[in-house]
Amino acid sequence: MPDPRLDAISRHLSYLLRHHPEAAGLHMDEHGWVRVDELVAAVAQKHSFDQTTLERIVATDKKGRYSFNEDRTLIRANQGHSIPVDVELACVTPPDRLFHGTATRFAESIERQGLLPQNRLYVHLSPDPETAMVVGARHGKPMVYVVDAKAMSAAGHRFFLSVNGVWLVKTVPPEYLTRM
Ligand code: HQG
Repeated sequence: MPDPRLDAISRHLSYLLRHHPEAAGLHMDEHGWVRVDELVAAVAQKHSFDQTTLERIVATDKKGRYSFNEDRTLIRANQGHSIPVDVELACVTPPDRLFHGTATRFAESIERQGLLPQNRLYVHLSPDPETAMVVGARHGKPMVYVVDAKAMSAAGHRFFLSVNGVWLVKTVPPEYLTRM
């Protein structure tokens, strides 16, 4: 059962761990890790929050957005950053086809320029069209592009797979995109 209170906290965690750690005075290392005790103290200033709640969010997050290190003293977002951190992504040969969900109003620009990472470090691709549709609907009337990942990979583009199953690539030139 989704818990709206935990969703609101999770959004705040994403903001801090992907985009603006400095907004809460957090120190983030080059691999995106933040100290759990510092994060808990920072978030507890805004929400009723403790380490048990944090562990529940990490364990139940539908998209697996966060990971702890082995001894659970550090936490990071698995992907989605706008700040330049190296979350040690695995470079993996992609499946033949991947999918990108977007809003119809971006189509003209995407078909001219290709997919660009915009505010994030990477373009995010989904393993199936259903997931891509949900991603696209966040921006408006959704549409899905098929990405010819096989041809891109053969041409030397590097694909990364985050630990929570999101495919990441620096750009997708327009010639590899087809509307579904
Ligand atoms: C679009 C969510 C015009 C792109 C999701 C997208 C995902 C262009 C938007 C993750 C363009 C950027 C990322 C171009 C790309 N011209 N528009 N040339 N190139 N765009 O939110 O992929 O819930 O940064 O199509 O599930 O929507 O946050 O990227 O519509 O995995 O964990 O520019 O965020 O996960 O939007 O979503 P975003 P996204 P979380």
